Amino acid sequence: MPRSEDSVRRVFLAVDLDDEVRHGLAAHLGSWSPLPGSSPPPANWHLTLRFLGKVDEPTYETLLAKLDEAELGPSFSLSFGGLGAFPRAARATVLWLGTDAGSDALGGLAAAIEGAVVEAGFMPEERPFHPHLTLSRIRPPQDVQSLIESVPSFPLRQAVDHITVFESILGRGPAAYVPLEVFELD
Ligand code: 3AM
Repeated sequence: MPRSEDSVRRVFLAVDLDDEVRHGLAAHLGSWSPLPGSSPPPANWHLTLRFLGKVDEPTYETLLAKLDEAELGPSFSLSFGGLGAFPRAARATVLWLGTDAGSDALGGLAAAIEGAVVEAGFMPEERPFHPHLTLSRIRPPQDVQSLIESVPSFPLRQAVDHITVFESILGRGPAAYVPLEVFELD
């Protein structure tokens, strides 16, 4: 018998990074490290497409079925841009790496996923999709304007040919993100 907590997972859907991009980005940011705030380890870097939160087993199975049926569209290449911040650079709580070419395709992918997620019974996401790769979380907020201006665009591209369903396991220290399932694009 599974323990009751085994049947509820904290889940999100994301574009994972190739090792080349992950290591390249770590090297690219090297001169600016440590970044302000608390940075996830490079192994945790990803582009979130949809955060789902706690999902019970039957809903999880429905979600997988809906993602399997979904038209996720063609694979594409994603380029990155410079750094940015939420909610704004002068009072940043999240420092992120932005995307450039391929952002529209990534938005289309997020929209296709949203359709499957809603069909699986989740409430629609109310916030607009803003592609970003979180580099650090900053508490209390800091002014990161000069940092953002000093880091050049990251030149590598990420091939987006699948999405990954991750389980987020919270505990002491950084969250553990465990890939559970992969859905291929065309
Ligand atoms: O891609 P990032 O790192 O911005 O912030 C969390 C992370 O996104 C986000 O889901 C991703 C994997 O944990 N997240 C966590 N809790 C959330 C919530 N309650 C959330 N997004 C929306 N609502």
